[in-house]
Amino acid sequence: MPMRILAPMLTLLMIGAASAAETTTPRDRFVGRVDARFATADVNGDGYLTRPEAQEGFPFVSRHFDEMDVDVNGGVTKAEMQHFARERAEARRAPPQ
Ligand SMILES: [Ca+2]
Ligand SMILES: [Ca+2]
Repeated sequence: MPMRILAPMLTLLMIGAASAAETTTPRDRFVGRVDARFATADVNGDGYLTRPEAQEGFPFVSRHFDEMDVDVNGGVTKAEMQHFARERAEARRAPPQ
């Protein structure tokens, strides 16, 4: 087999092996980082980020606090964050006409 065909094939094989060994997707890693960040920022561990907790440990939540806190109870849960992230992703996919 000519080398110019073999070399790309070997590269593909190596990429295949590397991604097979990698069990987490980029999305998993992103979710993991957000989880870790949330846990660190949630100083009292009650599952809510209050405004001061967000300001201190999770600036992104702090910036969007009022949008995320849909039930307006003064704390942002991970579910509220996920809801916010989903809405933003959907808005990007289908921009308003
Ligand atoms: Ca808290
Ligand atoms: Ca809330």
